[in-house]
Amino acid sequence: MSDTIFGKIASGEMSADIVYQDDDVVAFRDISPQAPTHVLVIPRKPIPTLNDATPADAELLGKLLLAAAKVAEAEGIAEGGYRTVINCNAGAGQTVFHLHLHVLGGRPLQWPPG
Ligand code: DGP
Repeated sequence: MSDTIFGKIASGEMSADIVYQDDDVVAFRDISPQAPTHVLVIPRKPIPTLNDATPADAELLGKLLLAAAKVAEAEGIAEGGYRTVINCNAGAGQTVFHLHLHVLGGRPLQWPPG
């Protein structure tokens, strides 16, 4: 089990507004949404950052992306457009050190993000 908030959400020790889960991943609404839809998709396995993923995690990383697309479809933002983001380490704004993928949509999203 992981010590982070997200590890606790994955294990059910902490509550969250879960929108999708299976054996490998959990998706739940961000507590501080930056868009009308803002869902975080995490692996149940506690990988701290993307830098810590290994070739053994390749299938799991694919499952994260597929779950993100599934969430986007369920949220009704798949066709209009959405963004997936993985912040890696403090310089990119990572604050919770359990790998997570943000799914953002429901409003126009600027590019570059700034
Ligand atoms: P990042 O900055 O990439 O590490 O994103 C962490 C996100 O996690 C941030 O958008 C806020 C969200 N967050 C932090 N604590 C909690 C929590 O306890 N519950 C939920 N649902 N989201 C959280």
